[in-house]
Amino acid sequence: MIDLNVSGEVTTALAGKRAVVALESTIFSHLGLPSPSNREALDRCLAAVRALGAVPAITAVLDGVARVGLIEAEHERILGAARKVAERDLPVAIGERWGSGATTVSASLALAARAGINVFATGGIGGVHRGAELHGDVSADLPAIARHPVVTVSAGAKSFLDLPRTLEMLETLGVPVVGYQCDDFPAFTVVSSGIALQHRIDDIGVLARIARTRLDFGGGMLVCTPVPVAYAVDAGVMNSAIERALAAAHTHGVSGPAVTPMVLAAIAADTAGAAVRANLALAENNARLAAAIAVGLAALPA
Ligand code: PSU
Ligand code: MN
Repeated sequence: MIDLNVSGEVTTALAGKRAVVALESTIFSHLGLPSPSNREALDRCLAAVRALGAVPAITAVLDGVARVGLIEAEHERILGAARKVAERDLPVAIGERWGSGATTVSASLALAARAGINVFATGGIGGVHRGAELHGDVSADLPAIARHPVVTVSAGAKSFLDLPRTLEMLETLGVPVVGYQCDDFPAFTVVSSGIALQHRIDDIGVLARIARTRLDFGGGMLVCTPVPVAYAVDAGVMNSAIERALAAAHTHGVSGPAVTPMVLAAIAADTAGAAVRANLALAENNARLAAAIAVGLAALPA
C-alpha cells in the first residue's frame, strides 16, 4: 500500500462529506513564487477556502511520505521545499524518502484522487510548451487532469505556453474546459488569451452538476476563471517579458522541468513584481471558486 498520510482534519471532513479543496505546493515553494510572496499566497489561498466553509488540503511529500493536508507548523517546509515532484517523480520521492518535495499539478491530482478529494485549485496549469513540435515538452499536468477524477480550477494555462495547442491537447484528452463567467481561455496573469472557449457557465449549481457528471465518467475537468482585473497584467507588457524570459532560457540551455521555474522567476523580475501581484490575486480567486464548487458538489443529492 502507498504510504499516504491524510491529515485528521481532512479525513474528518471527507468522512462527513464536507467540502475539501486540494492545493498544490509547487506554487507556494520558491519554485513557484519568490519569498515572501510565496507565504502570502499560501495564507491567502487557505483563508479563501476556509471563508466558504471548505477545508484546504495542501499536498506535498515530507520525509518520504505523501501528504494530503498539512498543519501550520509544516508550512515552512513547503515554502523552502527544494525539489519539484511531478506525477512521474512521486514513487521516487516516496521510495527514496525525499526530505521535502513540492508537488506540481500532476502529482497533486494523483494524491487528491487517491485521498478522495474531488476539487483542486492552482494558479495556471502547465501545458504544451512553445516549440513542442520540435522538443516535445508537454506538461504532465494535461494527462493528469484528464485521468484523475478531480475538478481543476485555474486562471487558464501559463501565458508563456502555446495556448492554442494546449487547448487542442485538452480536447484530444477528452477534458471538458469550462469558463466560469468568462467567454475566453484566460492567460494566467493576463485576463484573456483571445481564444474563445466552447463552454461558458455562469451558475455554480450548474457547474457542480457538470462536475458531478464528469467525475462519474471517471475523469477530471478544467474550470477557468480570469485573474481579477484590478491585478491583471497588460498583454503587451507580458508578451515582451515572456519573449525575454524564453530567450534567456534558450541562451542558458535550460530545458525539461527547470524551464517553468526559471521562466516564472525571470518574468517576476522583469515586470517589477506586477506578475507576482497578479499571481497572488489569481491564486486566491481560484481557491475561492474551487471552494464554491466543492460546496456545490457536497450539496448535490447523493
Ligand atoms: N503555475 C504557477 N506556478 C507554478 C506552476 C504553475 O503559477 O509554480 C507549476 C505547477 O506546479 C505546474 C508546474 O504543475 O508548474 C508545471 O511544470 P511543467 O511545465 O514542468 O510541467
Ligand atoms: Mn515539461
